[in-house]
Amino acid sequence: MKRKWLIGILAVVGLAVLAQGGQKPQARFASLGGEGLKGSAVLVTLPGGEHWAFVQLEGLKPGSGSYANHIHFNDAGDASCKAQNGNKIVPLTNLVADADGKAVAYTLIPADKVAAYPKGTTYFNVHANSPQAVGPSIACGDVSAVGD
Ligand SMILES: [Cu+2]
Repeated sequence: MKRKWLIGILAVVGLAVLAQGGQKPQARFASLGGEGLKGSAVLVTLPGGEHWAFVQLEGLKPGSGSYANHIHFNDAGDASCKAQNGNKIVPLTNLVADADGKAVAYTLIPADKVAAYPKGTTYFNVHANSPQAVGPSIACGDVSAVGD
């Protein structure tokens, strides 16, 4: 029993130290949806300001190649899938459809590539790969707003 208390106290102290060390690590989530497509995305912001973005999608045509995908945002901070109004992007690693039509990609975005995560709402967008390399949105997921 004493040991549990000790572990609890150490955990609280650890969190306090972490909180004083700067930005707290944060994770944000998005559900991706599109015609015949579903997936999810996770964006983790580390204390140093770098981001990890993980994107998973299924329902693609098997072996249909690679798909551009980005985090979209805008200066107004009101970017959304519905409006498709995120005119600025953070490029992510392409998603490549496997033999089952599934794709997974992860991207490390160095802090100096994203000075600060954009304020307001953002979204993950996966683009069609034909006829042009970066076509219209085929799957999208809104990310929860920063600072809420
Ligand atoms: Cu895009």
